[in-house]
Amino acid sequence: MNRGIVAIVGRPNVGKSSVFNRLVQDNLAITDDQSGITRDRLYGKCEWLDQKFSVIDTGGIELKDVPFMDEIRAQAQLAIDEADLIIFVVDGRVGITNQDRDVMNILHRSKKPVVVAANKIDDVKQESNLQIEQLKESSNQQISSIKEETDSKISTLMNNVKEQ
Ligand SMILES: Nc1nc2c(ncn2[C@@H]2O[C@H](COP(=O)(O)OP(=O)(O)OP(=O)(O)O)[C@@H](O)[C@H]2O)c(=O)[nH]1
Ligand SMILES: [Mg+2]
Repeated sequence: MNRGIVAIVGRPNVGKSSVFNRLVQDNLAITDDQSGITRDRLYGKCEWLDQKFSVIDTGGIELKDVPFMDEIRAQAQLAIDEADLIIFVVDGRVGITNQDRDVMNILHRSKKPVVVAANKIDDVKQESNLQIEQLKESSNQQISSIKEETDSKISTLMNNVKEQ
């Protein structure tokens, strides 16, 4: 994929904005312990080796009927529609939740290529290997385990993005 648009999507608080900041090499996006921090789409530019991407950070998708959720979901859907590829961020420590499956169903409907990024794995032992392997089998998607600021993991992720 060259000069494409990459949208970063997932349920709330999994670290989408942290991944976005890492890719654009700037603290453009606000990150916080609380859920629901990102609401609108946020655009940035990422240069990885010889390739340039536009990257879109999105708000965390929840299907629950809670205030602002319709708007956040609509914003994320616009980013999904616009993107050539989706980075689907999950929390690698907790594995795949029902909310992750809801988001994955939305991504399946988009028929766009998806690269799954298992974030927050600061220590390899934290990885919920079993569930993430199951996701891989059920979706045939590529998995990259990443921790923010770990270059080798980000490299693996971006190589998966480039291969699409
Ligand atoms: N330990 C650890 N914490 C992380 C990692 N990545 C992000 N975090 C923390 O997780 C919290 C949520 O990160 P965000 O990047 O704001 O998550 P988000 O998915 O953008 O959240 P919303 O916009 O609210 O949906 C913050 O406190 C981050 O510092 C990681 O790799 N390891
Ligand atoms: Mg965010």
